[in-house]
Amino acid sequence: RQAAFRTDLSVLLDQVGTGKESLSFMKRRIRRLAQQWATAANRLDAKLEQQWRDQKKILVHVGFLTEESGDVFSPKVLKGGPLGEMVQWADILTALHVLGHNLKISMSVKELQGFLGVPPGRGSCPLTGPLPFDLIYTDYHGLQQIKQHMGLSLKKHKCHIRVIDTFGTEPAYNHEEYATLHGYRTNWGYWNLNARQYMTMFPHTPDNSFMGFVSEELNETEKRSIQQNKVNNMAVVYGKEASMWKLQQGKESFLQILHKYMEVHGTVYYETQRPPEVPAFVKNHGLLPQHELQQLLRKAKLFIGFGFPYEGPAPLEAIANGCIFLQPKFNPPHSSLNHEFFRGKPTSREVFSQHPYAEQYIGRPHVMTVDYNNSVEFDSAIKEIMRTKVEPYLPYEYTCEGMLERVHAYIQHQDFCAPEPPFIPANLSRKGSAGGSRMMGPLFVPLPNTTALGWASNVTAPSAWPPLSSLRLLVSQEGQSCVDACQSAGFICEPAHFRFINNKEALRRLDVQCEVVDSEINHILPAFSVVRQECGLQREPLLFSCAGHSPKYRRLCPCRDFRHGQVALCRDCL
Ligand code: U2F
Repeated sequence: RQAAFRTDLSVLLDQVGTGKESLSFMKRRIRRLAQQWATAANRLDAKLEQQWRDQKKILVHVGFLTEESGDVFSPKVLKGGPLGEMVQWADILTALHVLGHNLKISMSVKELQGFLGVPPGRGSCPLTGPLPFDLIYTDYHGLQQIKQHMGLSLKKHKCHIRVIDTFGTEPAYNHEEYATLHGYRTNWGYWNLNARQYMTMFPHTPDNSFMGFVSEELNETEKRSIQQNKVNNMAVVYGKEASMWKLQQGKESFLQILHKYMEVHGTVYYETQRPPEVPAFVKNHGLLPQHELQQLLRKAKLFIGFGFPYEGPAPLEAIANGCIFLQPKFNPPHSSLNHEFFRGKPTSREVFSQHPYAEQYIGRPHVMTVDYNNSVEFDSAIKEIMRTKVEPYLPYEYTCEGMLERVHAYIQHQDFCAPEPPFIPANLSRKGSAGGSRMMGPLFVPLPNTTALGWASNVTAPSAWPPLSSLRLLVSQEGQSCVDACQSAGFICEPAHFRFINNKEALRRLDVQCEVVDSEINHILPAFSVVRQECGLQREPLLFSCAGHSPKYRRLCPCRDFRHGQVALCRDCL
């Protein structure tokens, strides 16, 4: 069946259910953004020009909100606890509903069993018939529950699963045997999914798919009125929980410096008294409902982060409401190797500031990233902010239309169930040169069209998505990941393209000198060592990794182009 866009959200609101603060929060959000979603649906409908869209049967099982997983988030909704995840789930549900799919929502193990057709009281019972859904969106908690209730049949059906995973899972942590053997141990990884089945809150590593969420969009009149009513010396602090304010207590507190120039506001949750972490000069409004926070941000000139929470939605909302976001640089960067918060998360991504997306994808004048230990630098940043005029800004990928477009493309094109066109095992050769006479050929080989890919001709590519036309082959520096290598050339790493460049032809194309071409299981491959003239191809497709890097190796990187404001999609991806 063809899916038809929906602009009425009442059925969805009924499906979400009642009885918990988290559900009320999500429903308030869905209602508040209903008009924006409707407008976006109409725009995307027109843009897609009658393109056929399959209506899918979709189950959404929100594991972290189930009682069985302990549901630690719901009781904190009104107390300053994490809301980012709830924001995202509300938006995912809305996007799937608006796109016109056939949606079932489960927030308990009982509902999950009902939807999967597991007879009551049967506990773990392999699903015998076909899976009654085309797609299942869940999270790591939910995945565990699905495993418990599907038993062995999970293996057969797991290609239908998508895991909403805020900070992302890198391939090395996802591959059970490899992670165990090579020390990529975590509480979460080991599921042997295709890494693109993990869907993140921000486009962290392109190894995963970027799901995202939305932020409020302003029309021209609203933008003008915001700019007229900005209070130049008004700052709002990012941090709704008192503990987040501890980070500002230091030698010469940067909050004191800020206070020299600006009136400082906060939205910190409290019960009866001002939390001791929040200085007396701060005007604390207490935790605000989302729409009231938006109003506050509309007046404020500056939204300032203290270093935690990492990578949340609030900075995007602030920038969308015309604030400048000031945040600390992290030197050394924070990661699962050196910071408690990231410890045990299945990624070794290094986080160079509180909100790397804001820094890299938005940047000045909307975002300023400075060293908070340097009071001179901090002081001059505040002065610059007070002088600078900015317009409200929201990247397209965080608008309702952008999210609908992206989710639409994933649903119609990402297929992890279809048998991969035969994975080309490397043409192994020992003691032979892969070609070329120079030590290192051009760093960057543009591949204008598929016919030019003679070296990939034994791959069936017409159905490839992203299409092969988007591929650009590139070689990284020693120690550099493909994430960084592609980015520095103005592209993005595309893990789906690894299978086209994991061969001797690609090495030959790049004039790489290989004494040995080996095929191994290692997440930095395909790659080569210049000194040792050793080349390595990848033997395990699950380990194709944009994130991997190693000091002595230069990597072969499959980069692709991307749409302005929609990094998840290549130019010809729609
Ligand atoms: C992130 O979670 P947080 O919930 O801490 O992220 P924030 O950026 O603080 O904000 C989430 C929402 O809270 C709302 C605001 C945002 O949409 O509009 N809010 C509000 O309603 N009232 C207020 O007074 C202040 C904010 C991240 F999203 C999670 O994935 C991480 O687990 C967490 C820790 O890094 O950070």
